[in-house]
Amino acid sequence: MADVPHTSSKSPASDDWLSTACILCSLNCGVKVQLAGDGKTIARTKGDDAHPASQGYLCNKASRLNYYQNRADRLLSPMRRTAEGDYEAIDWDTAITEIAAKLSHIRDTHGGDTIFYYGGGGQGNHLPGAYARNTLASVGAKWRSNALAQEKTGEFWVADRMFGGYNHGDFHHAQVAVFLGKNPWHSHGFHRARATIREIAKDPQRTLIVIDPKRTETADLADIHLAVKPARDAWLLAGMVATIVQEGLYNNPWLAEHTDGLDQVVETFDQVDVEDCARKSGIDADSLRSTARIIADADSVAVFEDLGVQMNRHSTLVSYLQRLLWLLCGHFAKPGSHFTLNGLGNLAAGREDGKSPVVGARIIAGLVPCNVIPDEVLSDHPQHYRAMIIESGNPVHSLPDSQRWRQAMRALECSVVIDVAMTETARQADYVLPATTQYEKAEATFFNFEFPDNYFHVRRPIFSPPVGPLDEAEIHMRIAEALGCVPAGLEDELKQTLETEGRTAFRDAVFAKLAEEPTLMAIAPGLLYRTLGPSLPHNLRNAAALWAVCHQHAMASPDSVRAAGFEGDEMALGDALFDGLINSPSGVIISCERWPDIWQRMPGGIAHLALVDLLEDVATLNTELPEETSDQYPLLLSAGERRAYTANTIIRNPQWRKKDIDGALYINPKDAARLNLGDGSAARVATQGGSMDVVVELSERMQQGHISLPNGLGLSYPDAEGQPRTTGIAPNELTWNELADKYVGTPWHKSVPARLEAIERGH
Ligand SMILES: Nc1nc2c(c(=O)[nH]1)N[C@H]1C(S)=C(S)[C@@H](COP(=O)(O)OP(=O)(O)OC[C@H]3O[C@@H](n4cnc5c(=O)[nH]c(N)nc54)[C@H](O)[C@@H]3O)O[C@H]1N2
Ligand SMILES: Nc1nc2c(c(=O)[nH]1)N[C@H]1C(S)=C(S)[C@@H](COP(=O)(O)OP(=O)(O)OC[C@H]3O[C@@H](n4cnc5c(=O)[nH]c(N)nc54)[C@H](O)[C@@H]3O)O[C@H]1N2
Ligand code: SF4
Ligand SMILES: [Mo]
Repeated sequence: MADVPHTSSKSPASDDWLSTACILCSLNCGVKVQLAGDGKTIARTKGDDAHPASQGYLCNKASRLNYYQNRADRLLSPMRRTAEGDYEAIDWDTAITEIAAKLSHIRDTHGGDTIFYYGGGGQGNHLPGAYARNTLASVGAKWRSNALAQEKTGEFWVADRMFGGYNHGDFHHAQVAVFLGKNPWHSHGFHRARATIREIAKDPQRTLIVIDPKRTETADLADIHLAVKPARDAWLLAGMVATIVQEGLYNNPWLAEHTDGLDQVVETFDQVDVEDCARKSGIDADSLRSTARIIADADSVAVFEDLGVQMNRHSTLVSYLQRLLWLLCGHFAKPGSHFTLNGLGNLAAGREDGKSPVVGARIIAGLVPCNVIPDEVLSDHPQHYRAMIIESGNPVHSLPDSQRWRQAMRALECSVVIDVAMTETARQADYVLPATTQYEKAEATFFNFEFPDNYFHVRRPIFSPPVGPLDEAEIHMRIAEALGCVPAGLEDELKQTLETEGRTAFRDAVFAKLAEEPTLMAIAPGLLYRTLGPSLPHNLRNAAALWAVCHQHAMASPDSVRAAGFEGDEMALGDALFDGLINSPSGVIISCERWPDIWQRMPGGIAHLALVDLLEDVATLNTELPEETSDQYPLLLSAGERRAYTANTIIRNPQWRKKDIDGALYINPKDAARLNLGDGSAARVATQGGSMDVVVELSERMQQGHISLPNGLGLSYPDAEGQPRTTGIAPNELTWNELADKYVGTPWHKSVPARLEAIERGH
């Protein structure tokens, strides 16, 4: 491999440990690093004990972060696509001028709402999403989406209708922890996951329940593993809720005080045939009922649903059923149970918000369902998307039907990708703009789901960027300027106020300008980056947009911010919070609440049990005859499993994996024998969407009829000669748009009907 960076091969230049975070999953555990003498390489990594949530914990992946920072495929210059489909380097002025001209032409001819925005944040970089506002408002863009609209929108929608906001579980204190289509051993999803699962497993007073067709590493530790048939969770959960209803195990007085809709729920589940549910789910009725009773009897229960059910049949219904299971038993708003979120920004407000312009798909949380985006491009509808700006996302690789995505990208009149690498998506774009990495600018995560004390972590840059790449904030501000949307002299005026009169006067001046000219809100993030940004210590310029977010949060939740130790009147509180973030290299507690406060945050102070459309689905489950496979496609493929060394497409160099470099297809030995396949055999996997050649690995963990491929493989990376080489297979070459949830369009990647056959190696 070219330019392979090994963390271990260089010794640290000094004993200084710098604070930052791991960016390989949503948790962003606090990390301490030592740099090598070249100032460009991470030499040593350890957990940061001062991080409020991860408290020194790291998983196996964090020691490989240098593979993200140092890479042979780093983008160093803006690139423009040529007529031949190659890319040529161009300078920034040319790139910005041409992009602005194309976008303004599309805006003036067809309307700004034909310009679509995708991405804005991956697992640890959410600030581009804030700065993109500058470009979007400047061109009048309206529609957008990101990866949440292919996994979490069903859950957001259900949670919003039941609780008025997204919820999460207190797994660290739950007496009973349930993992539903979730393998936290590899995928985490809450802090210190492996340590926490081990603690629950060891404690005789606590119970670990795993619902997964596969005997995962988490299932190995479980007290109860319900190895549900793939894609049949709706029956299992409906049977469990029906057990609670039919045996009268629900918490009547508590429900009367805190919820409405119980009668409708009881009426529906009284009619559910539990034996039929058990049969269809592949779990015997006794285990199903006894597990439901454990949940009803427990002091506290926390449930984590994830992709195994969210990317599967009946996904939105399952998000509802699992909530009914614990809400009926009162496992909400008390320690060890569930809570609604209160953090900086409101990432997960699951409101339903109209329909997409071309195909009329339901929009949740402001996000167009990912599976319809190509349809919204490849159409002659007058409002079809004609331009796309994509940043911190790789949709050609990560969204259903890569083939159709390539087609959609090439059909656009203008496409711009902002990334650190020449990704599968960048290779279809008209312009590719190089961004600084997450270790070369200030960054922050908004996935902070802690309660009753919540935290925030602003990371300081640990490297100087190379010449070429720019922060997204700068890129978006330059586009806004080229579009003529930044009033002349405004930046200098505000900078002058800050320099001569200080932050309080600056704050008053900013608020006065915004009150005077509300359209300036559109460029506020970039304006802060240019004015407040340079005054911030520790090279935190890119964190400037958080200043506004801090003010919003302090105004919305002053009591909980004060309880966290920040002081000041209404206006000063936001500044105090911002300074707290800036001055805490390992993160800081930003709000402290009490469990009963949750009710105050909920509209009407109660939860709603009855969602009528979903109850109608429950009523038809017993008459539904599930049939996911066919003679042509007899297996169910879980397309995109999390493994020890996968991290979406954040690290592209295959050498970062210590094992399973090619990402094998796992299959039960009995299925393999029937198909004449042994360990390491080559095989062809075929679906309605396409076919790919894979290497097979036999695994007793897999149920018969169920096969799995890892997520995040099939990436091209330069080999030792600098030639692009693809390792493993990209799962979405095998998936397609229509295999998706009927309410919110989340794809059913975890149960793709498939066929497998042996092939000769090198075939
Ligand atoms: N190592 C690693 N960690 C990651 C990531 C990564 O790429 N690599 N990505 C991060 C991201 S973006 C996300 S969203 C999370 C996802 O985290 P998870 O949802 O935990 O990840 P998956 O492995 O995709 O799916 C979880 C489980 O669903 C099971 N499953 C498959 N079919 C079914 C079914 O029919 N029913 C049930 N009940 N289960 C089923 C699979 O066997 C698998 O064990 O992980 C995050 N963490
Ligand atoms: N078949 C199948 N498909 C799946 C899944 C599955 O289980 N099965 N999982 C899905 C899930 S849950 C998710 S979340 C998605 C993830 O898919 P995407 O949302 O596409 O996310 P990533 O692969 O993490 O891509 C992040 C991009 O950001 C770039 N990047 C990194 N740092 C920076 C930076 O500082 N600035 C900029 N501008 N760019 C940066 C990276 O190079 C990369 O191209 O994949 C989904 N796709
Ligand atoms: S759990 Fe692992 S991958 Fe996720 S942020 Fe922490 S160290 Fe990184
Ligand atoms: Mo995800």
